Amino acid sequence: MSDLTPDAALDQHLRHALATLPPRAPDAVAPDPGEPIRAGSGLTGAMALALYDAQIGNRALDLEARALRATGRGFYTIGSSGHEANAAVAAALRPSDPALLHYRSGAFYLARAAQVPGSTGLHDVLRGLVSSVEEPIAGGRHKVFGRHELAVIPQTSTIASQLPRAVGVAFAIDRARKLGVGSAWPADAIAVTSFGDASANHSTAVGAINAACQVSYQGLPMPVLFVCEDNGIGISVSTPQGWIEAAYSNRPALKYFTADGDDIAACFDAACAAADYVRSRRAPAFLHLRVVRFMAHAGTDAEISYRSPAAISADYDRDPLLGTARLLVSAGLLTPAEALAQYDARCVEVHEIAELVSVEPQLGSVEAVVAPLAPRRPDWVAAGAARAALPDERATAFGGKLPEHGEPLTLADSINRALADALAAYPNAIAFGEDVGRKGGVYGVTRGLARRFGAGRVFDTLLDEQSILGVALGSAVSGLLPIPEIQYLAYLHNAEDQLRGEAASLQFFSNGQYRNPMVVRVAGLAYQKGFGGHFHNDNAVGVLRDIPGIVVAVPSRGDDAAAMLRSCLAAADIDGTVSVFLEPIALYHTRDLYEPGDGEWLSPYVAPELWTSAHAAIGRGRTYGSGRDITLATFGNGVLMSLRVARRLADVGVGARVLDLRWLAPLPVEDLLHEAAATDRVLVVDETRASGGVSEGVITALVEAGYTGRLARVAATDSFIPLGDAANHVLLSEAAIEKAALELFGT
Ligand SMILES: Cc1ncc(C[n+]2csc(CCOP(=O)(O)OP(=O)(O)O)c2C)c(N)n1
Ligand SMILES: [Mg+2]
Repeated sequence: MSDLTPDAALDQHLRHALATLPPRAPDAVAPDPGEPIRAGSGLTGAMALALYDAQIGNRALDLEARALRATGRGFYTIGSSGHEANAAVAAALRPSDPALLHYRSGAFYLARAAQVPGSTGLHDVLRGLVSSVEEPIAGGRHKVFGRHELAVIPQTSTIASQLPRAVGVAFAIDRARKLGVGSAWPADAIAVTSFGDASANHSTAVGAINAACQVSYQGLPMPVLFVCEDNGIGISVSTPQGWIEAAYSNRPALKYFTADGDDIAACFDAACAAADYVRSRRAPAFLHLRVVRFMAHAGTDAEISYRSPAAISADYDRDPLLGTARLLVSAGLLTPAEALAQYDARCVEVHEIAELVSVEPQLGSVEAVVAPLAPRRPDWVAAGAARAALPDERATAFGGKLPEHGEPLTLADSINRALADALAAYPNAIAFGEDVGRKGGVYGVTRGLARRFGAGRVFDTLLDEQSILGVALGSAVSGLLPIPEIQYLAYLHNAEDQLRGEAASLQFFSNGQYRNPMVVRVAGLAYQKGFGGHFHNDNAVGVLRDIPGIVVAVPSRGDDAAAMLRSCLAAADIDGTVSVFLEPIALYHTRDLYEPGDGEWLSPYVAPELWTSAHAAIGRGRTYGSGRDITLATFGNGVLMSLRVARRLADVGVGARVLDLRWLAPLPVEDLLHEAAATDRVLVVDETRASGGVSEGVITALVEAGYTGRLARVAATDSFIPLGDAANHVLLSEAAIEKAALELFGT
């Protein structure tokens, strides 16, 4: 092994190997670039030349990435060298087929860019490396393959996290057509997603591929092409020999294709066969490309510490650029000197572009960084929240029984009616999750909706929260308005990255060019009587409150729930907002507030004519009472407890008002400060945990705003919730609230 750097060694080997390729016999017949480059292949000479162009472009970019890093101007050195067979996948697809790419799919990106006139693939990637604001997808926020005009949706660095969305995109292509609503993709498009061999073992990938197969197994359309770029290793850990083939060649409802990455004609043929299969059958396929990884995992990775020099240099012979050049030379379409000259010229060109883009500005301020994170146009949302279906459509949706003419409703029933109104008002809305369809939800919240709106719009999913959110992510980026349901808050956690890493970050990492509007309904919080244990009474929301940009809604009563749901849907529609609509399970069927039978927690359903005045703006609370002595700032179950405590405080001459925060993100700071100033005493009543709970944010907001009155909080114990009555030891009680409130009047 020489003492050259990995990039120099690779470059040197390729140059020498190109220059010394066996030349074609001088008397051979002049080639026709329109003919197959090899008998039996669909790849023409002209196409092979174009793919070689993408492949050398990719290699030149990877070498330049190292040079930019070495001079402190570049910030990313994970390359695609050795994987350049993926250019053939782009060639087998249409540039309008939505693509969610592996971080080593650089040649795919260049090949796709070459299909779209006016594209600047080399510039795009270089701008990503130097985090230029001119970079076309993330605008300097990330180095990622993506461009709206190329239907390449940007990805995060979380390996395989794009697969659930890819499945959702595939689902949405055909579902949008079936529903007759607009879609971001042509009706016969297919989704493609690529990933590495180690990533193929990740539960996210395994779950997404399983979901695609399970959907297809039922005979439903699932046009997704999974492309595994198998270089045999994940950073330093070898994938067992033959594992990818063993794991994926025999799956039900998954057609398997494979090719060697240094044979571009074979890769193209396999990719075409796979793409044709997916497109014509609307069914999933798995394309296994056997590739090599050059220059280690990244610039910082000393491959020599875990691979032998012999193994590293043996891979050089499988260089895909060499394979393509060999084919082109043997077909008479290039001489060895021309193959080398093209590579050389591309390296020079890339370096020249790098010099230009490396002086472009990077993001220059907090405002510039966060601008696309979560745009908010509250006035438009207020107008949108009044959107209702036409009266006759509503009448049909409600089977002639309009809810505003019926009895006052519980929280669960109000949400049910508001969902029906949403499905009627937004033809692109879909509602789904475990038990959402036929059963109508574990708590009956979606009861009757599948029957009224059809299984195309309200449906059961398989039991995998990651896939449920994946369907939402993919549907949303395709133009649908998904309302997924997560059955219990505790079960959001095993799918959380789909919300945190994918949903919340898409507008940020695409500079607002892609959005995934959605309202994720989650049944949660504690106090379920007779049905217990931690997992059905999870009272932790810290994990939601710190996700930048998302809205977290917690309605405590029916009329608020309906209004807040309308706001979340309008924000999704107008601003692309991602909302979590956290429904307190224990309040679903609560009817009474003070006494059994008082019916004080039921609310009439508000008719559409009054939705403007009933608007619940995101980040605005609701105040009960006008007591001047103390504010009980709370939400969820805490609202009822606080109202009851307020009544008892009145009995002892203390005037309390109760502020239902309603929105845990963004918090209604303005309302909070107003009530605090009016009472000069604030007790934060927080049913979530003392650590990481809501009260931390509420108290911080008060302190930062300069509030100087009395202040205290009560919160649940930092514990998981035990079964049965033992739960009451750790949950917040009315007695604790009352005691803490009275203590604020002591000296
Ligand atoms: C969920 C997650 N865990 C760990 C990592 C760190 N990581 C980045 S790449 C990688 C290896 C991926 O290997 P493979 O899927 O084979 O892709 P390759 O780099 O070989 O193309 C790991 C562990 C990550 N990005 N995401
Ligand atoms: Mg790998």
